[in-house]
Amino acid sequence: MNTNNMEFHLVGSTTSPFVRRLRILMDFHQIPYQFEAINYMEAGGDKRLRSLGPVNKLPVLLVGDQKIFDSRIIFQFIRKTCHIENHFDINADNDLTILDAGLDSLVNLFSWKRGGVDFEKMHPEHFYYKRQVGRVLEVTQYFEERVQNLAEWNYVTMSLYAAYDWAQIRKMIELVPERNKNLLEFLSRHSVRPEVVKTQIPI
Ligand SMILES: N[C@@H](CCC(=O)N[C@@H](CS)C(=O)NCC(=O)O)C(=O)O
Repeated sequence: MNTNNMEFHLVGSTTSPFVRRLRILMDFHQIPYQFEAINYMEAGGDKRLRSLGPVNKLPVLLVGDQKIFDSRIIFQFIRKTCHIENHFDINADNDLTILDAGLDSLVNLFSWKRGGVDFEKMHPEHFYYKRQVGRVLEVTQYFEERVQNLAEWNYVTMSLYAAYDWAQIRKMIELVPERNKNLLEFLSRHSVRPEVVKTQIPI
């Protein structure tokens, strides 16, 4: 791979939580990058994304002539090349896996909804819907307890912030003080960080 000049070019969108976590990471560590925001729901954005490879998902990182797919692999690449997050251990990896399982379910339900299929209203007993919602509830409960131990501002907490901020803005989840006190406190505490403010989802 030719990453000689090591200029990072991030192809993403201003709304995707998978993209935002990487923007927060790079802004926080003052890693320079170009940001190309596309909308894959529009013809031009769809064409651009498909031109990058068969996965057709955001984000994609371009470094020299190398394309890197998937936020997690992009994170690993940035972490290695920019020497950050040295104490990222197996528990952090598990947290990311758990978070992404819930987020994938939410993003899929969001896509269905935007395409006119509101499972909650139309098929509340559907096997697929119940699996996704069940997972989201379990994952949210897991982080409600876990977040107390996540004091550091690192890739896991950045990803957690981006996921739940997106889910609330898109009305895919409603966090309430009776059940989600710790998560709400976590979101409020980090909402003032410059890299969080800079990457706010435009409403
Ligand atoms: N595992 C991927 C998930 C990325 C993902 O789901 N991105 C969404 C945007 S939030 C996407 O591009 N969806 C397009 C589609 O599903 O067609 C990652 O971590 O990068």
